[in-house]
Amino acid sequence: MAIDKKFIDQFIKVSTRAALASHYLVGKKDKIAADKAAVDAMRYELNKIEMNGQIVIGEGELDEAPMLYIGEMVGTKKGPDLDIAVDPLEGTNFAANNLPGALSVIAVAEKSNLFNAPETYMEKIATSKIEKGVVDLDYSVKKNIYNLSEFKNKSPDQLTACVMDRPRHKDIIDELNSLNVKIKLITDGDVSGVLLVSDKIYNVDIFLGVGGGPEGVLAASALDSLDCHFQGRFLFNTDEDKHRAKKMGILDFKKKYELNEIVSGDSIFCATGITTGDIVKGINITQDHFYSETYVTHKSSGLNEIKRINQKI
Ligand code: VTB
Repeated sequence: MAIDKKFIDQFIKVSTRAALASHYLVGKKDKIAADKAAVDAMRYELNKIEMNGQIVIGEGELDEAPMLYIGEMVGTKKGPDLDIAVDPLEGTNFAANNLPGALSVIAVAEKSNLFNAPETYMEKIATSKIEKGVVDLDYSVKKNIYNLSEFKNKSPDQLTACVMDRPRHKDIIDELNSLNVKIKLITDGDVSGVLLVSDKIYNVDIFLGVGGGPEGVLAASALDSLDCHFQGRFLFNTDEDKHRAKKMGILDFKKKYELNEIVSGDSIFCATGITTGDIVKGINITQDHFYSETYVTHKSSGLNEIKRINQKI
């Protein structure tokens, strides 16, 4: 069963209103306030939609997040059963410091088709569509780069890899440097970083490294509609991580997840810019109007576009 097209605009409104609410706090050096504004607006909009929605990825578990917590039911409770993943403010540092790339993100799938991701790190790899076995999370950086270089018929120095700037990525970055691969180093925001592999216009051939698990699932939802390659492995470093994972039904802590084990069936993905970034422009307010851009995909209808809205506030 597909998710009805009528929901596309409704979910665009959800991320747009969250982005707008958060926009007022851009540059105020207050990550918590900017996040809270996005969360409140997102929840308010979600509850207007005729659906039986359940948050599978949100602000955390009930004990740590009063709103949009994992398991929370949203919507009018009439309508289809949907799984919902949200990151109302992806890139809290970006918003707090008025830097490029803050987004409000939501992904929706049919019930039980979206991975219920624990709040841990995830090792990720993403490329545009490749043949099976060209790039794999289990290969070394060198093997992946050589294989991709052959597959794309580009020498390694013509390839660009997107990596988050973190000390934990020193080995990956050193290896990429020794192979002469160009690096796009991002400071935060790996939902957007992963999405950059989806279109030639962004000039990123591969995404590598460890980021948030929930962010991995969100990015994977868009990549699934875009027919790209993604694999992820959750990292359970502490006993508490393992305990939470077990509660969510994860038994194999080292499992490598293929894209369709993370998201399957139909899906809608919306990412609205709060501050201007690589993919979408941020909110712009003039008098009583606002302008917004939302990157949206809908798998079953093949939709993949930037929706621009110019509306009264
Ligand atoms: C990423 C990124 C986020 O957290 O997943 C990252 O997408 C992972 O955590 O924007 P660390 O910062 O601990 O590396 C963010 O940077 C912030 O939520």
